[in-house]
Amino acid sequence: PRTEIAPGAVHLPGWLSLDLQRRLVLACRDWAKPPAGLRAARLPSGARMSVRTVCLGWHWYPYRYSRTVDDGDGSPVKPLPAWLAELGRRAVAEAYQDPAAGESYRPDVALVNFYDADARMGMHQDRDEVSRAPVVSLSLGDECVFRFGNTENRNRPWTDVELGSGDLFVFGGASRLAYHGVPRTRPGTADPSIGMTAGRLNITLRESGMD
Ligand code: MD5
Ligand code: FE
Repeated sequence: PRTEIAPGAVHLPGWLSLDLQRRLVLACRDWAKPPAGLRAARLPSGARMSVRTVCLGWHWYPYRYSRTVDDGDGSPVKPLPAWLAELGRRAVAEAYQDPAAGESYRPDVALVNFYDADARMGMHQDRDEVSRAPVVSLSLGDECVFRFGNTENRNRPWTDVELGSGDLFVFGGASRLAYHGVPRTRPGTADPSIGMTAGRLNITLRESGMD
């Protein structure tokens, strides 16, 4: 199944096989380890994000990219594996049903978000990338409510979409700069067979447009 919820915003539920989900969960656990491991970013307001993030390729922190963990242990950011970039190309090709769109996609950043039962992500735009290439989002573990908004402001109109483990979402074109957030997860809904008994993981692939 394939649903285009807005121009350029394509949802493919259950896109990842259980086997690939298992492998991604193991990889995320590994990336989460120090140095340059998982951390909760601190916003300019002083508030700590409830979502914890580990970055690959480039380190993101509010609201910049760098090659080192400038708001943490200062270590060089972990590399983005070639196999993960390749998975991103396949995701774009299948979401847009356009092999050429897949071939030209060259993600150089992954942000891996860890949500515990209480974690949320407020409505925001992803504008820290110079490139306007699509963002590829892969969900693992607990289901969540994903709120897809408009490009004007963080308020209504928005559409709430349930995201489950293995779902692929690609945000490109007119949807690349839409406001979006995760108002809640659904604790206890993860399938333990992928190796997660609690929480939600989201892997996003992006082109930074830097270098
Ligand atoms: C998540 N992560 O589920 C989401 C998935 C983030 C973030 O929002 O910034 O780490 S990515 C959702 C996304 C990305 C780019 C554009 C749009 C949605 N969009 O236009 O809706 O942890
Ligand atoms: Fe975002």
